[in-house]
Amino acid sequence: MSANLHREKLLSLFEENQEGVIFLKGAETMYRYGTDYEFPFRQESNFWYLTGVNEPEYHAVLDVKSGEYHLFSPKRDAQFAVWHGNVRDQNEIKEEYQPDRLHQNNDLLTILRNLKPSVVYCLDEEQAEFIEDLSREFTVDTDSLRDALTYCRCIKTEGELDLLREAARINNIAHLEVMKALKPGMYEYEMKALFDYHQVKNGLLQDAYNGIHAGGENTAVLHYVDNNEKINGGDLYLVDAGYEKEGYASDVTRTYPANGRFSGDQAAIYQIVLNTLNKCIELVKPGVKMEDLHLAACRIILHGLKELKIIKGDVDEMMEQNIFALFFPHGLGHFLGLDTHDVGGYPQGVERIDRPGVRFLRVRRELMPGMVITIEPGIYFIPALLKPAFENEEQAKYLNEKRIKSLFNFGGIRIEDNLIVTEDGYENLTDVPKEIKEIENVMQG
Ligand SMILES: [Mn+2]
Repeated sequence: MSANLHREKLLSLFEENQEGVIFLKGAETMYRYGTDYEFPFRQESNFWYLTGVNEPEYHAVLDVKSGEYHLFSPKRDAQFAVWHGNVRDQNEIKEEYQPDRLHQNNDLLTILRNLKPSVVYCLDEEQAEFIEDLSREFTVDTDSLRDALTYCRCIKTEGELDLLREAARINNIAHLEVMKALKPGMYEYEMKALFDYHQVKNGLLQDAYNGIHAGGENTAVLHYVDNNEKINGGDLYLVDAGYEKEGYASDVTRTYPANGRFSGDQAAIYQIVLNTLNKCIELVKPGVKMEDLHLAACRIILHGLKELKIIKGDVDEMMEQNIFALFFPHGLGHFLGLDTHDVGGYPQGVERIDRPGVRFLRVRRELMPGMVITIEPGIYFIPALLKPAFENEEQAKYLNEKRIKSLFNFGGIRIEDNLIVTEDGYENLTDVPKEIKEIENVMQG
């Protein structure tokens, strides 16, 4: 990771206040409630971004005036080595992380006193309290640092893009392997096991989020993570899962039939989602607004559902009545980076649009080169959403109730690719079969 470039980028935003320092507290080991069960360590994303350090109990200070980078490492004793292995000396740590100055954690107060900052920029109240607990002599500011970091993290450096490409490469393999392996009668957790196996086998050890491995009606549960039911012949299977490479996430979704051949309804509805995905991807370029892409997707979905006689009426009217949100109730996509739902979707002052479906959109801003986004349209038959609509006069007149009720056990279809926004369009990082013919060929060997 190019942490030195990230620090430079951040410092350039603080030139106005030459007397301040930026403080970041790294993450600590987390335990399961009151036990000694350790959760797998995963560095806090902002700290990782600025330091490249993915181990617990480090701190960092950036001196705005000199640009000097101070890293503080935890003091480890022989007992630590007994349980956790070799304790590196300060020279080894310095060699690895390349700070301008390396100290131990208990030197933090002394170093801050030497720097005499007019203000200490902190990420949040919790970190500000940590500084105030050290000493009340420092003035803390929690207004600027998070926004500045968010601004930096939105536009990826070449080094970050390479990590995202490498994450995508391995995730493409894992998605292809589960597609090849699925047979009716397998359990969702068997698919999860296979997916995880191919990630870990290829060196990715950390999932980027809780993977969704859903069969049948579970495919219509947006954040289904039980992953414990049987996938039957005739069912759809939906996998939305990804692992991270040095913190950088992949987030890919594919949906396909358990028995390797799409039924008539499955193929027809799948093709609408695929057309929506492909058309939205073609629209991706600098200057395009994510909310406009989302509304374009809604329109394509309405046209498709109308053609299948699932809904009826004028598409413009249905757009006004938000009929799309009954079938596509989530956002079209989000930023991707050190977090799966990466930062920066709503710059300061930009509010969510209070409209069904659209309000869950995680990004509302113009795309710029170097941003990384997901595009993930879907169509679902969710009785909890559709039943009340039958009772709603404004909505019911557009719905073919009989046809929709016959699809109550259909589940849902979502297809998701990851894209880098480039100067003249996009680079699609996801290369997992998505055309109906391609999928059927893969699944039938
Ligand atoms: Mn996603």
